[in-house]
Amino acid sequence: MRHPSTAAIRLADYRPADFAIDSVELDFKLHPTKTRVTARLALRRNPAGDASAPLALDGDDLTLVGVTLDGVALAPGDYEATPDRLTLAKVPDAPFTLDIETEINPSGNTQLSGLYRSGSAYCTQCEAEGFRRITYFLDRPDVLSVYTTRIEAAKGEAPILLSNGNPVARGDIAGTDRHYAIWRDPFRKPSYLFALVGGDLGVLRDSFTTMTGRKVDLAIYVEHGKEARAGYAMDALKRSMRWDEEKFGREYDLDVFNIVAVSDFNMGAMENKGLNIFNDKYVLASADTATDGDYAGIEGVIAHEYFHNWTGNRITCRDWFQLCLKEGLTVFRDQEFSADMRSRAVERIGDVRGLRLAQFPEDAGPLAHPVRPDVYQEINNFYTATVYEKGAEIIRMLRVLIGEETFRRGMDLYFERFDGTAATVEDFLSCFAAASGRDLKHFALWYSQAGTPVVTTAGDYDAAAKTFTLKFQQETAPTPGQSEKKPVVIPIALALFGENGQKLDLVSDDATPTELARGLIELDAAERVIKFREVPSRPVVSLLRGFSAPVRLEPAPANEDLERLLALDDDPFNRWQAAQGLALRAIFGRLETGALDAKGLTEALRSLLAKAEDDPALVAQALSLPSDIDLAREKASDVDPDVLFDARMALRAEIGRSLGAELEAIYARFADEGAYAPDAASAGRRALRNVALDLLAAGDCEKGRALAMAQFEAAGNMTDRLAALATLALLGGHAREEAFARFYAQYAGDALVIDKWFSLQAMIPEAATTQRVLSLMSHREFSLANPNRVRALIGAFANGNLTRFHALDGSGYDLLTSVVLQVDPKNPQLAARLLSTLRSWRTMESRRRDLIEARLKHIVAQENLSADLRDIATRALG
Ligand code: B3K
Ligand code: ZN
Repeated sequence: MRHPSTAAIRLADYRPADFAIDSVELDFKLHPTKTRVTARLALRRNPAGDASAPLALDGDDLTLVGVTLDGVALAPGDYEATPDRLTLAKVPDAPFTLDIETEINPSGNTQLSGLYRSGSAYCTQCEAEGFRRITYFLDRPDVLSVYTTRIEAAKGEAPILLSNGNPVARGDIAGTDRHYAIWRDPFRKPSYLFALVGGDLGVLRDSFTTMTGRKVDLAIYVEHGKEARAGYAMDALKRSMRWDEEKFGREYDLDVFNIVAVSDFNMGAMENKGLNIFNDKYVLASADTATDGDYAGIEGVIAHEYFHNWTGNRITCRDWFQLCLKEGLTVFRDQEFSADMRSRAVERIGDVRGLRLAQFPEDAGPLAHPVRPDVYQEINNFYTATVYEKGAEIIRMLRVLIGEETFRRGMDLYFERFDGTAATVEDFLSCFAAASGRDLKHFALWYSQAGTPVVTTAGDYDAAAKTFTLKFQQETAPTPGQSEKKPVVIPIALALFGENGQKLDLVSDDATPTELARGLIELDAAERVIKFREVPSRPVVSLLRGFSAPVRLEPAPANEDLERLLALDDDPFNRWQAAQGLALRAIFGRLETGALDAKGLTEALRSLLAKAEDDPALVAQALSLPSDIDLAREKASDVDPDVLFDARMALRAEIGRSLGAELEAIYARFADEGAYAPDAASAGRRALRNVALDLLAAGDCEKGRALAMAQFEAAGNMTDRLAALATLALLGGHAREEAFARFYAQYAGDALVIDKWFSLQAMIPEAATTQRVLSLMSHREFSLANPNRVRALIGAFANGNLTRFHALDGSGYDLLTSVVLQVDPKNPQLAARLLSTLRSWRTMESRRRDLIEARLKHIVAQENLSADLRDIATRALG
């Protein structure tokens, strides 16, 4: 394992590599514990590098077998080899060839980085720095090479042999039980995009004809017997390929595109050139085993990895500080794809919910960092919501600011100028500056300044003058390492609604004609005041429409304005936002006064329910109340999860009671219509019916239990079955235990489904749950070695069960600490990610804060922590 490095890596220290590697020829002899790897590197000095520098190649946990320079075996005195470095003090000035032989142990690789095994298959994960666990290399994203890969393995163990690029040759090795395959990837790429798979896998095949008429062979490799469950992923892949042609003019470039699903994977998936490797959770789906949410997740991740072929692979990152260059942009692209495939409004609401759940807390706590960080200890800890989701929001703001057509011209320019290179954020922005004629220097502050800006607005209506004055102020709180914050460029989409709900023309001398025509105000200073003229009556203001910038708006409009917005706004996002605002006000009002006033909200929801047919998915979103994590974030300090939970439950019950008749009618009207289809419209109907069930059960336990049990029995798909089980889980009692037992009996052995069973149990908001989670950790289908299992059980407990996780006896924290310390020696990335759950610990009330601080200090005091975990624990303590 890599030892905690002490040196921080800084963006300011970037230097080009001293050597270039034009081509790489790899030869793998696969063996469970003794895989031999030969790498033939065509090296030459990089004119941009230091001409006298030694050749120093990165390694991690490597055993060197031998090294040859231009065909001559080197003597031990000619080089220095350690597990993490191979240094040749003297090398020729002319181009030369280096052959390096290493031996690695895939079966012993529990970090799931480098070459490892998932089940009996061999697979790789090289981003960010896994390739150096395979062979010594300049393992950095700005070293681009053409790769040829030969893989040899026992035929019985690995009949399927895959690598990047196009297949070149395959055959048997005479006189043995072994065979080989050769792959060649003609596109220059960094080492982190290398991939290899060897195994005995089932396959689903299809093909795609590109916009210029080239036929591409598509294949998705899965566990034998699960081929049919890859059908939706294949469909999503073909739709992604077509969409990228139509929306961005991007055509696929190899003869084959392969996807392999594995059960042991640290992240969602990986975009290796021509050979994407996926967590099987994002490939496998059937009506009986996957929910609507799972289908949407598969569609999004398949698209995301495919879109990386252009944004990430053809144009890659100069260094890891530029990670958002590929990730933020690719998330933006996958969000747009999903919006086109599904409901744009519902997609946007889901994306913003996700941003607020994960990124806002990150940006407000000790782990806050800029979208482009300027320093890191361990790069794997920077695959964060900030880099991904806030990174996507920056691209979205850019498009809002310069308009769709100019944005597309900027993208075209980016592909034209930087194809085949390792680029920077500045390179990217220069294309949009050129396309739009705008100076984007100030806008670029979004990349370097951390923290969520707070925009405060105040409106003042002058009835005599018929003017409405709107004052905007922005402020960003200090974040670690950045005490002073500057104003950023914030696009604020807005509309004013008149007395009769009509949208008013925007007239003002304080905004540009373009701003007024587009209804888009640019706030680029600490303060801006706009006096609107010809406003006939006090208007209702719809601000930050479509969530036009990743900021917090304060204060929320008055309840009567929220009620009107919920009824009349033509921006569906802000209609949803109004419902959330009313719910938050009801919950926080109860915290202050002890009394629940939800009348305005319930009446507004009643009118929405009356029109539910128009857009069931949107109504379902409006009925989905803020979660405990939302409430904790809004509370921001002195958080007591028990109190928040009680208030939230009280509101659910109140809505369930006062809208009982309407909800029951919806429940009956939106009943299952037969064969399951995963499309967005059908999913929206199911979502509405299931949120109705949840609220009904909150209002009337007995009725809820009866409906949920009947639904659990009769459900023809996993979405409805799991929703019923979730409702029963909250209601408790014998019915719940029986349902859990039946669910297990039905799906035992189906790991992805059993993960749902683990999660729902971990989220039961009752005192006995902590013990239940501990017992489930000994369940035969649980394993600390598998990231999906750990996330399903421990992740769901820590993120989805705030009252139990934050129990005042510290038992929840002890559970997490113990798991983190058990996982760390085997899989540091997983351990570090689990511990990040505590990122908002300083917002807790003092007793819990003290308990968490003690656990964090206990972790930091351990010897032999991984660099990953030490980095998170240390930064969390701040
Ligand atoms: N690029 C990968 C993430 C790799 C994570 C390495 N620790 C997945 C993605 O964003 O598409
Ligand atoms: Zn990505």
